[in-house]
This record gives sequence, C-alpha cells and structure tokens, in this order.
Amino acid sequence: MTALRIILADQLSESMPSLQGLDTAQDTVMLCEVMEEARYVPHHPKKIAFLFSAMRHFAAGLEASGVRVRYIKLDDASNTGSFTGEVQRAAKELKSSRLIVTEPSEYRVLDMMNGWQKNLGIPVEILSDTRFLATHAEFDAWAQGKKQLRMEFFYREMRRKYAILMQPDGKPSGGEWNYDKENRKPPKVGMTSPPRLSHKKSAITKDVLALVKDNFSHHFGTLEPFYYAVTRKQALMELDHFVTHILPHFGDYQDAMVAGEPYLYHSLLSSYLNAGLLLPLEVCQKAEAAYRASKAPLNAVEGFIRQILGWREYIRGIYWHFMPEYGQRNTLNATHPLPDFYWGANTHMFCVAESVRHTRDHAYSHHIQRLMITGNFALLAGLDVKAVQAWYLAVYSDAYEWVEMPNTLGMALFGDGGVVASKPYAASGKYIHRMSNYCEKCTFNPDEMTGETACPFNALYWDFLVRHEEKFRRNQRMPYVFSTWDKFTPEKQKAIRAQAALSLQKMAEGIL
Ligand code: FAD
Ligand code: DLZ
Ligand code: SF4
Repeated sequence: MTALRIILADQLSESMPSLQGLDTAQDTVMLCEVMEEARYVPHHPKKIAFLFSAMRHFAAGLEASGVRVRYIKLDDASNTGSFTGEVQRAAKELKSSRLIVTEPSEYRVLDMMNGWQKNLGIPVEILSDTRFLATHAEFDAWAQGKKQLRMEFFYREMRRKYAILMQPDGKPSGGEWNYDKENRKPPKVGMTSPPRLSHKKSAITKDVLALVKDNFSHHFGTLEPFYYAVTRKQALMELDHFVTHILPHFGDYQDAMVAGEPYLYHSLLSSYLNAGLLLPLEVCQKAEAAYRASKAPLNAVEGFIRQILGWREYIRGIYWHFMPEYGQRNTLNATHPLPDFYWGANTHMFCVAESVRHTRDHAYSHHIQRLMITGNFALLAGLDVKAVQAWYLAVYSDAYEWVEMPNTLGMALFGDGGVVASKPYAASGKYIHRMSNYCEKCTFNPDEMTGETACPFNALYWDFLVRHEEKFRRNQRMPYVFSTWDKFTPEKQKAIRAQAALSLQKMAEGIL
C-alpha cells in the first residue's frame, strides 16, 4: 500500500497525524507551493516568503530523517498551480494506492478535499488535527443549548481540561480565573518595544525571497528586510525570548499603542503557532512554568494563556461550529467599498495610517490596532464585510480563514449578529487618544466632534449607533450610550450626523 501523505503550509509539525505510521520504504510526503493559494487573496509578500521558506525547511528536515519527499516548487515547470491538480498528478505518477491528509484549517480547502474523496479513485483518509486543544465535538457539546457562547466560560473548561494554572484544590491559581482588571494600561510616555530577534537568512530563504520578489512584488507589503523564524528551532528561540524577556510585562500594556512601535509587549508567536512550528500546549506550559518559577507575574501569564487556550481555541470552535453559513453573514448590512488607504494610500487619520504602515512593513499589527483602529474604522464606516475580511486575510502573516473570519466578521465588525461579541467594539477618538500617542501626531483633534479638524471617529461613532439604533438601544451592555445621545440637542445631533456624512463622502473621494 503506497500512501501519498499531504502536508499543507500550516501543518508544519512533526506530530501531524498524517505523518504518523509512515512507511519510509513505500510512502511519499508531498508539500506543494501553488499559485492558486498564493493569489486567491493577494497575500503579503512576507507571508508568502515565510510560508514557502518554512515549508522548504520542513521538507528538508523530513528528507534528512529518511522520508521520501515530493516537494513542488512554485516555478517547477509541471506545477499545475492548485492543490487538486498537484494531488491528482502525484497520485498518478507515484501510483499511490491511498491518500492521507490531516483535516485542513479552512472550510474552503476541506471542500476541495471532499472532492478528492469523490474523484481521485483511491481512498482518501482525512484525519483530525490533534494540535488544537478542543476537538470539534467538544466545542459543539459545549455550545449545545447555550444562548450565548461566551469565551470566558469555554476558557475555564479548557483550564480544567489541561490543568493549566490550577491549584490542587481545583480552584484557579491565585483564586481568580481572569486578571484582566490588572491589565490594559495606557502607554507610558517614551515607551519603546524591547529588542526582538532577527533570524539570519539561510540559502533556502534567499532562494524563496528571490522567487517571491519575481512573482508577488505587486502585492501590498514590503518583502525585505526579512527576519522571520522559518524553522521549528528558530520558532522555539522566539518562544524562549518572549517568555524570558517580554512575558512579565505582557498584560500591563496589552491594549497600548505607540507610534513607531509595532510590537510593544506582544509575543509575535501567532504566525509560528498557526503554521505549526510551535504547538499551543507547549506555549501555554512554558508560560505557566515561568509563573511557577516566579519569573513572570500571574496577571501577565494568565492574560497570555487566555489568548491561546481561550481565545484561539474558542475562535476555531466558532468557525467550524457555524461554517459555511457563518461566512455569508452581514448583520449590519455593511457595504461601503474598502477605501484605498487600507492599501497604503494617504489618509490624514494618523492612527489608521500608522496601523497600515506597520501592516505593510511587518505583515503584522497587534490585536488592538487590528480591532480598535482598522477594525473599528471599518465598523463605524460600514465597510463591506467581505472586502474587509479579504484584506485581513491577505495582509497578516498569521491569517487563515479559520482565525481571521470570526475575529473580523464577528469581533471587529459585529457582522455575525453578536455570536463572538455581545456588543460592538465601537469606539470614538477618545478611546484611541487614551490608549495611544497617535493623536498627538494627527492633524485631527480627538476632542472635537464637528468642524474641519474634528476627529472623524467621533461623529462616525454616534452615526453608527444611531444608524443601528433598533439593534443596540436595548442592548444590556450599552446602558448609558443612548441616554447620552438623547441628551444632545436636536441641532447637535443633526450636526454630528452631517459631520459623519461628510467624512464618509471624503472617504469615498479619497481625501479623508
Ligand atoms: P499576542 O498578543 O502575543 O497573543 C498571544 C497569542 O494569542 C497569539 O499569538 C495568538 O495565537 C493568540 N490570540 C490572541 N488573540 C487571539 C484571537 N482573538 N484569536 C485567535 N488567537 C488569538 N489572529 C490570527 O492568528 N490570525 C488572524 O488572521 C487574525 N486576524 C484578526 C483580525 C482581527 C480583525 C482581529 C481583531 C484579530 C485578529 N487576530 C488574528 C487575533 C490577534 O489579533 C492576533 O492573534 C495577534 O495580534 C497576533 O499577534 P501576537 O502573536 O503578538 O499575539
Ligand atoms: C496561505 C498559503 C499560501 C500563500 N500558499 C500556500 C501554498 O503554496 N501551499 C500550501 O500548502 N498552502 C499555502 N497557503 C495556505 C493555504 O492557503 C491554506 O490556508 C491552508 O491550506 C489551510 O487550509
Ligand atoms: Fe485617529 Fe482621531 Fe486620534 Fe487622529 S485624532 S489619531 S483620527 S483617533
């Protein structure tokens, strides 16, 4: 029985179920770089380079351990350009008698695989992805019958299941499940990011950079300098660096934003976790060990572990629980075209321009920039949910639909009707002013509501709430919002709405 075993770009873990029980005398493992995947949204060149280089290093590691590998490069003459084409070609050329894959992380690719099951003419085994910490069945059982799927309660189940940050008496470490109230301070004046690792480029990476430059230079984003980890060894160095030097301050400044500082105290581990170079459980355990050795405080460690054991697993659960219908939702009927400033065109809004600059240069921006700057603007302005999702999917090196979609459609855009967020993450310039130093550098004034120099977020915030009044007026979590609006005089209300309309018009004309 000659098995063809497929490894996708985000399955670069030795523990992949599709690599278990491998017969080195008969089986072949295939990885393929395909144009269809690189272009279905215009992925950031750094993201493509990261994935291709990591795939090539992973394949070299398998080969070195005696595994027969079929590695298809993007520019191989006979590359058909798609997963399906490459699987068909390989199965035929290798005379494979069965195909073994691990379930893909995206619904779109699972759909393709289901097609292989029908059309390939050999048995196709699709195995569960054991790297995630909650199975689909566990999430579905947890969600069953619940009116609201709150991450916090799911997270507690996961803490219990994996005995992470738990006391012997069954209570959470320190007595509380969540230390968020000690986190999320505004930035201190003059705050800078701690130094980060920059990995030396191997010959493999240099080849990939040349390939990406030749094929994808027209995509949004700068390719070089390229400093990403591309091997498990390097990703483990990133983990170690984070836990030793940065984790102790993780919680405190989790929501802070500073001009010229894309990283602050964030881990930068999402790309490595999502591609499989790091495993979520080992990351949580390493963070917990730092707490147990008194090397990092509980608020920081709990806050960090909650992101991975809680949010990351919850988001994946939501995606698979509600797909494919979830992807069609647009509860707030948001349809405005995505303005060019998301792709780097000029805007006077410093906060947006700075977040887009970080994205362009690093294929990264941190959670609060994604949620409260680019996401918040898209929410308030009513930007088309599909266009916004395609943007997030393209521009971040950690983006795959399973994690991008619930975060964008659900958390940032409230487009799923309140599954992920119980109220919209809508905020005026006041929030951005409090949590960043962006407004100091902006031509707009966060304290002004109307007029030439008024911060566009202010009027857009009210306009958004009033546009969707019937959905939000009775929301229990927004008790004072509408009573504030109601206290404004009719003239003030009219002026605010006119200011918002002017901002939307300027946005459409490319002059906001
Ligand atoms: P840290 O702040 O250091 O957090 C630690 C880890 O927790 C991350 O590496 C990540 O694995 C996990 N995590 C934290 N928050 C989330 C979350 N909400 N969902 C899932 N995992 C989380 N994350 C992605 O991995 N891919 C995406 O495509 C993606 N798209 C997003 C789109 C929007 C609109 C928003 C608001 C968030 C999105 N996120 C996405 C979640 C989060 O912003 C990123 O995981 C985080 O910024 C990655 O940087 P980091 O590794 O420095 O994270
Ligand atoms: C994102 C991406 C890119 C750019 N290129 C490839 C590729 O050439 N080969 C591959 O196996 N996967 C790639 N991916 C990831 C896929 O688009 C998809 O996200 C994963 O297969 C998960 O379903
Ligand atoms: Fe952003 Fe408004 Fe502050 Fe300018 S004033 S940086 S637009 S929040």
